[in-house]
Amino acid sequence: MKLLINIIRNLLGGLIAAIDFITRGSKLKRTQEAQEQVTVELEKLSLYQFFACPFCIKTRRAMYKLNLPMVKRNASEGSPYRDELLQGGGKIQTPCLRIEKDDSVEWLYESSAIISYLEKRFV
Ligand SMILES: N[C@@H](CCC(=O)N[C@@H](CS)C(=O)NCC(=O)O)C(=O)O
Repeated sequence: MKLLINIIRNLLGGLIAAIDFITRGSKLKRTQEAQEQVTVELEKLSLYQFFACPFCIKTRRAMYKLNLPMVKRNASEGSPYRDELLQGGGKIQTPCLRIEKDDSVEWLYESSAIISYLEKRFV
């Protein structure tokens, strides 16, 4: 039963990901200098996610539109990043944005909160 639910979830997620890919449109354009600055800032950010999770797709779509080519970590079962997420953030829930600060690390859960954070910081 669990296997069947997983198959349906992955099929639906794959379908949503494909529709997202086809319909996501254009990304934010910055000057080369501004985009290089963004690239430097992105070295401190990473997104823990599942490929077929609708909340992750929504977050990746916002990241694409904001032109934020950030590192993505697959937190599926069997991946070492799953354990990192659990140890660092405290729970297995995706998406989760890992934000490296000067002397600490913040783990930001909730797709809407992640998107608001990225929009405030990068628009
Ligand atoms: N309200 C959350 C919902 C996130 C959520 O439910 N994520 C699911 C995947 S789609 C999850 O992490 N479930 C835990 C698990 O699969 O172990 C958001 O908007 O980010």
